[in-house]
Amino acid sequence: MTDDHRATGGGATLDQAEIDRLAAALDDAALNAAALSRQSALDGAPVADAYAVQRSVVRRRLDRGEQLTGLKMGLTSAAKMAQMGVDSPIWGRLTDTMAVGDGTLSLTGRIHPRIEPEVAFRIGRDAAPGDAFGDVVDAVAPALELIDSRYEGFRFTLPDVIADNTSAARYAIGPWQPVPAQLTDLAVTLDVDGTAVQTGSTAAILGDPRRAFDEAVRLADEDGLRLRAGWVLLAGAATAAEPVQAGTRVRATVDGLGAVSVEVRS
Ligand code: 0L1
Ligand code: MG
Repeated sequence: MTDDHRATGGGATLDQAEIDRLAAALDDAALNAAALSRQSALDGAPVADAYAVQRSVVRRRLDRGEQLTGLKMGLTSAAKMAQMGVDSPIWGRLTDTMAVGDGTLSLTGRIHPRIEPEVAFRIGRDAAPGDAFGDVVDAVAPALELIDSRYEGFRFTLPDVIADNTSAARYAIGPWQPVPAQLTDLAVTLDVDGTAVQTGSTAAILGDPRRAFDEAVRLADEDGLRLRAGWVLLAGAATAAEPVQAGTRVRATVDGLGAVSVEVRS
């Protein structure tokens, strides 16, 4: 396996001690459900520094016994990219403790959670740059992603949010389906207790969610990481994220792919 946990990686400017200090602060914020002030050490930093902090944050989780289960893409809509002033998505890492297995989404340990409807891909074999989507992705599913920025007020710069593992917190995957002939413009609904609160289209995910696969392979490779057989790739959100409350049932429906729902508990 390519080394996912190098020191600073190409292009990073911060030293490893500083990277680890920033990572420890983010990890502590997540562990204690206590929002953190923005990290000024990342002001103006190249994204390589931010990804080095993300690597260190996730390294701490893996050292506690968590396992990588996949990757996620963030800022995949034109609206979110424009808001952050970027023209490329960002990516983060998923671990087993983030997966919602039994349909119950606990908010314990969360700071200010928001939920968004996504499309998930199942990775059928190890992927390398240049691999075609159809040769690697063997199933597709509707998905929900719970994001929970570790920063006060859900306010951050691009390096901040990359360092914070792109706000990743939890994810739920619906029933896997064969890959349909087209994924480009499927209607997406996010409903809470049966009332639609967000509607959109898979076209909002980089124009075509399959592009999220290409971007994930390309961007992760820059960081020395490859998508692995059996992993999940969250392709990105099809609508804005919604604040989520305990005692509700949240469902994401993707036309032609079905639905995934979770009972939200405190
Ligand atoms: O999954 C996402 O698109 C979130 C990316 C980070 C920005 C945010 O927290 O809204
Ligand atoms: Mg997302």
